[in-house]
Amino acid sequence: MSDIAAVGEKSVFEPFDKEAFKKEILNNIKYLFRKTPETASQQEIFQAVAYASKDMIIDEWLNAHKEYEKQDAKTVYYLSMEFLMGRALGNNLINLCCYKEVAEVLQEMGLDINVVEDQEPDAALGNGGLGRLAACFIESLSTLNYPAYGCTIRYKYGMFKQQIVNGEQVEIPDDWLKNGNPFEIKRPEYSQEIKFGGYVRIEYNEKLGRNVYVQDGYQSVMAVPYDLPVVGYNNGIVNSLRIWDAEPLVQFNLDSFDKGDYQKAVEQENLAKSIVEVLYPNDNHYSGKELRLKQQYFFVSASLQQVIKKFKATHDDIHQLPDKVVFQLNDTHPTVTVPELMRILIDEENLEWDDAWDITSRCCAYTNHTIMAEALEKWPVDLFMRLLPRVYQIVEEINRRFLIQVEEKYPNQYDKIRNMAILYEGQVRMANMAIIAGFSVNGVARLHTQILEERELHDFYEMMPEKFNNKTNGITQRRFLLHANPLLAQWVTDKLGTDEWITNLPLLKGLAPLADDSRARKEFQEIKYQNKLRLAKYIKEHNGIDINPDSIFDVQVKRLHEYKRQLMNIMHIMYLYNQLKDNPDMKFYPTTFIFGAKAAAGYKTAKQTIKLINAVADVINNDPAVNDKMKVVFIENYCVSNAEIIFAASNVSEQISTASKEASGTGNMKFMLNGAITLGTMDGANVEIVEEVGSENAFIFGMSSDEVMGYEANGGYNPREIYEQDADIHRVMDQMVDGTYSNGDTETFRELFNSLINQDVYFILKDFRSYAEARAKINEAYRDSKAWNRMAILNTACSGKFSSDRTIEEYVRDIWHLKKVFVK
Ligand code: T68
Repeated sequence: MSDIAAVGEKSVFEPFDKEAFKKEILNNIKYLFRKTPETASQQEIFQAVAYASKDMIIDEWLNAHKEYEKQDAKTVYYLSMEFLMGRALGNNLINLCCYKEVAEVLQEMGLDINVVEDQEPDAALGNGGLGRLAACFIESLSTLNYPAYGCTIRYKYGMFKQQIVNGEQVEIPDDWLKNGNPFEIKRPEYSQEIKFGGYVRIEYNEKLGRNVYVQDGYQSVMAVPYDLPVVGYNNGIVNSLRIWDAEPLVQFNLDSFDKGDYQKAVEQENLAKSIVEVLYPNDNHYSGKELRLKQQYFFVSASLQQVIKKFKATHDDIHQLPDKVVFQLNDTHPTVTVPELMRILIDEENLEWDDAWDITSRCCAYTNHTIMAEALEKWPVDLFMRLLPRVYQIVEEINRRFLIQVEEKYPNQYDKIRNMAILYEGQVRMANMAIIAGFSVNGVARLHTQILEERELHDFYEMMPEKFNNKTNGITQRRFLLHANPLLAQWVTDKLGTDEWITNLPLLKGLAPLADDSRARKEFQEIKYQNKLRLAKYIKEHNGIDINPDSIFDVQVKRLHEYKRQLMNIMHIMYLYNQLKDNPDMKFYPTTFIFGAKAAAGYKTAKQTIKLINAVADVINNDPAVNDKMKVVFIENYCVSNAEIIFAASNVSEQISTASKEASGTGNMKFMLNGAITLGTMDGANVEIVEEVGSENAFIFGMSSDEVMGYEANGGYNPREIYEQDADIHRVMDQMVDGTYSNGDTETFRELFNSLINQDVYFILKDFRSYAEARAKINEAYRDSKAWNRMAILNTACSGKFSSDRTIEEYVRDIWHLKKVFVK
């Protein structure tokens, strides 16, 4: 089977002209680089192909926006500090329906499309799940014909690249723009001034006949947008991801020296540079840094100012704004949208408070992505006030008015105020502001939303139940099946007799009967095997480790966080290793344990866990006594582009978070789509995965979220008891501090040991036995290849619900109320 067969049936639009495309590539090589295909570097060839494909996009991009304007269509602005887009070239070609043809053109030129794609740096403007979700959403919005903008920051440095040196993570800056970005277009005409600091002056305005608020003594920067195309699948729709760069207002020139503006110019230059310098690399963690708040206000204010100007260019009455515009706040990070919109409406559009509030609250909706306490954004009032003096006044007024309502509804119930106030104990609580101001609050999986309603946000739910709703996350099958797994994609198309699943994922259900067809199972198994070879090759090239493609590929790839329990996984591997050493003849199906994870640079425990995984890998992989049975691989620099290779090759999907902690998870869905079996807890969207595929086709273990929250309410449990009573656990724990995995040093992993024995906040010891049992069952189940492949096919067949197309249709139906726009 050809690697490229599955993708790129002819477009319903213009037929693809191979000769013209080839000519354009050659021209690009010549005119951009003054080279020939023989002398051009791989990077230059990638650029030439990327520019040629951008030319195909431009007309559709223009057309779609012309049609939006003609229809005066309502538009969603998805405001997010993160869009983890990954590479663009392959997916743009797929969605333009010319991937296959371009691959052929390149082949004729002696080039391999995979190699060309590999030259593109990932656009890593995100940490993990939250950022990747935004990327899937914006792609689905285009594919489903909805007018949308993604708005974020053009970080100079995206998510750091990870190297493992002596078993430890080293962060390398991600200079993703160093060769330029062929897909972006600078739009200086839409630049906006953003003001920080200074003070607020009240001034009587004769014309208005009232006082107005004026910010003075501020520092400012110019926000300058670049647009990236987001191509819909085969529908002629191209939306924009608008990424804001910062530039100084005052340029260094001789004039400014003369005017004595030198100091100001330097300050502006520094401010502009610092704001967009780097993405904060924290996942599920609030850092409280002033620069982060600057980033938030910077891209929010720029986006809002632009939206209002655009609206006013074709509308007279600002009261109509909610009919044309909706802002979706991706977590609390862009919540300053609320007071900034109020500021614009009151100070610049001269509306009264009540009018402005009505408009603002009908324009804003909020998505919650976590209940982890350490992720909640609470800005110190003094910092907030200093940086955003006028915005802060508005926050105070929102808070004051809200507390009056609370007092009316719940007289003398101080706990309600304590829980729901925006301003409390010297902090600005962003989630409370988003909930109070917006018209919608959604969680990202059914269980998560339920926990929000019943526990974390219960007071809000009681007071305003109509705002709450669930939107279970999803992923785009265009990237995570069609592009990532061309062999399986082709098989699915062949078996279903149609490629309509590309835009209608529930059609995969039609594969279910094939689970009982022995030939289909063999084919499915063979495809998985080919994908395992592809991953084995990647690992050999990048890690220098040989792995056995006939072994079970048991995979945990995601950000490193204690609640995700990579530590439990590696401890179980230590336990298995002990067992295999003690009983060399033990029944055990060979397994390759694969990890991939970045740790936030300042997250000590996470970094130690990475070190432990690599230390255990080092010992096990160099022990010939077990090497035909097990290997452990830590894949360096887990990112969107290698994720695509990893999901396609996996047999077992490790989704083992402490129940109640993972809001949804989306990796779980990508594994399922690619036919991996879930080994997981009843957490996040795992619950719905099991509901779709049946509990007999997944391996579920561990405490329920109710049990976990029950223990938490009583101050936890006593892990030392387990340590004392369970000899296997005892041994594994001791091996962390007796030098077994640290060349005799007893302190290297001491903190991990201590955290487990003293508290074990994430119930690792408590769930260990149940995890071990589930893993033993999985190891046994893999022997029966008939039953295994049956399960695997059913997982793919039942993954239809988890398309981000479904999620987006739900957002549109319940929250955004957009209309589809079609282009000729
Ligand atoms: C993730 N959150 C959830 N946060 O953990 C995951 N946080 O369960 C869910 O599937 C996903 O969101 C999509 O809904 C994150 O990824 C962050 O990355 C983050 C970044 C900055 C600050 C706080």
